[in-house]
Amino acid sequence: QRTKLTYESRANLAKSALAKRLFNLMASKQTNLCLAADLNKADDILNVADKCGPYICLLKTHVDIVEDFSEGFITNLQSLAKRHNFLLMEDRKFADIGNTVSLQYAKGIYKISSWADLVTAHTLPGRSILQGLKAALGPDASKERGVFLLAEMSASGNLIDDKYKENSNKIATEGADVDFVAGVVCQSSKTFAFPGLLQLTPGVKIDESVDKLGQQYQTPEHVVQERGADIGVVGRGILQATNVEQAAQTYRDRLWAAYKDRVAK
Ligand code: 6AU
Repeated sequence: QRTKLTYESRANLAKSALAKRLFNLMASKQTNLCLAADLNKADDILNVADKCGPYICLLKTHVDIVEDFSEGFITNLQSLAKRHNFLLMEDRKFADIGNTVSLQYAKGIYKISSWADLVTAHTLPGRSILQGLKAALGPDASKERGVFLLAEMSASGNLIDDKYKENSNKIATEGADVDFVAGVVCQSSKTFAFPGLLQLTPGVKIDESVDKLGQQYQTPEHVVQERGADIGVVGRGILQATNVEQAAQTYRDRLWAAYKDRVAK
């Protein structure tokens, strides 16, 4: 069972170089926390990245909500990622035909493929989503990049059914492009079994169960032990805390303890 294995041992099973890197980073830094840095000002993102950097394995952005985006922002974010040893994920949720996602990934203002170690993508268009994203990269660059495929969502009333999950799982685990898939964004360990992929699970908050716009939350212990999350994504649980750094530490401690418990049992 995938959830019983340690991150170190799963690193050796990963087909994606990025998944391997992330598993090893999590094991050595002892963190399975991803910060969703959903803020609108570049300096605010850099500030939380610096404060929370020591506690996270991944910093997740929605770069299209940044009001004062610049190349300098990316350079600064990359140096924080290097200093604190975390990876960058742009949560772009690509969902178009191959040719369009290829352009969206590499071109425009954000040039996502030039800086984001990882991106998210919907499986809705089928396998061509992976081919399209890969096409934007040079021949060797796909080894330094990875994709998390969405197979489930945390929003109440979302339209994803069991058939869609099953087919998403196939895209993530079968075919020529699986070396590009680092993991799956989902809410349950039942969604996929392959231990070389990472389960990224958003909707984590300690003291609330919903927001006003359909988001559904679970505790760190619940997502790791009952739902099989390998990485817990926390946004507002940290960003809206009075002490952001302390909140990041608390979420890290609880998510990591839950993982240690899970593999020990
Ligand atoms: O902790 P929150 O609710 O403030 O933030 C959750 C973050 C947001 C969402 O865009 C993202 O997680 N998310 C995703 C991802 C990561 O792809 C999928 C999903 O089903 N639900 C969800 O909230 O940045």
